Amino acid sequence: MYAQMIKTASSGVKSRDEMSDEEREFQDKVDNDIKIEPRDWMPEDYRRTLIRQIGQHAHSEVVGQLPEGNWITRAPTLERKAILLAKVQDEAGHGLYLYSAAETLGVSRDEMIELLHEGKMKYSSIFNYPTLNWADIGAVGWLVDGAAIVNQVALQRTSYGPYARAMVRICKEESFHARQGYDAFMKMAQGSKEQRRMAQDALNRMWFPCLMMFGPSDAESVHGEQSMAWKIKVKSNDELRQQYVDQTIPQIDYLGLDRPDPGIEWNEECEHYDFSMPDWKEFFDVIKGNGPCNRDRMRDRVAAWEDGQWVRDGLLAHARKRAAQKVAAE
Ligand code: FAQ
Repeated sequence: MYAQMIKTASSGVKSRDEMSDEEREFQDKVDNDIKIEPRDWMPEDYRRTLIRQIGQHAHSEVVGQLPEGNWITRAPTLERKAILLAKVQDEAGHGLYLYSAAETLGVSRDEMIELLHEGKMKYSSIFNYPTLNWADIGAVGWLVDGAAIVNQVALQRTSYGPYARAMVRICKEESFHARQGYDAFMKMAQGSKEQRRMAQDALNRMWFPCLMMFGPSDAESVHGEQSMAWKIKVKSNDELRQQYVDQTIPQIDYLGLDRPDPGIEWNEECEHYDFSMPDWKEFFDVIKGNGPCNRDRMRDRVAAWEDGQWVRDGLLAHARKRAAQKVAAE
């Protein structure tokens, strides 16, 4: 359905006949699942959409370290601490792969970070919610990484080569993250009465914010149709959300916890679960900067960036000295 269409930010959907020769050639490659590489010709809006999405994705990985990093010193056992430490480090690595992928499109990491700090680039809404106790940390691994994986598995087939390849590696690590989260959460769900209560409470609080991770409904999605036409996105927001719900409800049932939404019901006809949509007003408030933790997250990121200036200066000075020594030796 999308193969014949191309949409630009200003003029809406372009038919194949309206495309320039370059655009047609580009679209043919996309339609034939030939990856677009950094030196290939690409429409300017394709490049900009990728920078926006990959940049936002990279920022999410980095800001996403904060709610979990907060619990490293309070992990209940040495084993849980080691696992959490490794996971949080992985998220930093994911940010780096993604910043590198975005840099191939002609934007620098420093520029993207500046835009994030100025509030001009987004990161995932989910990280503006607090992690109040240890059950929340299990829930982040299970439910948040679980949602991230559903999206990222699809993105392994995205049309831009460097982004698709970053996704392959990230997905492997994310699977470990989700498994450790489910394992930690299961211990809580099968623990004492109080631990079980904490697990249920974490599930109830995180469920709808996790559904928001897939973005607004397809009808409200601004970039969805164009991104699908360019195969930047290979599944729509609503398709991915449904896939997530279908995979997660049996996991909730297995834990013996109450489902977090009375609207959840198996629909025989569609062979999917029916469920309630999140409060979209809350979602739009959060992405505008008014969620429970937006200000804290940005304050902590900016402070970390400023505190790390001496490290960046030192590395740069070292690299310059090595380069000068190499030139002198030649
Ligand atoms: N949060 O037109 P659409 C992770 C914005 S990684 C904030 O539908 P699009 C790993 C959107 O930017 C999680 N903003 O947008 C981890 C747009 O605003 P703009 C991150 C959102 O791009 C786990 C506007 O709403 N994953 O968790 C959100 O076509 C644990 C209209 O929306 C990715 O980024 C949101 N949830 O579809 C780390 C995956 N949703 O830019 C640590 C890649 C929408 O015009 C611990 N991204 N917006 O001002 C995507 O797949 C897409 O960008 C979507 C949104 C699906 C998120």
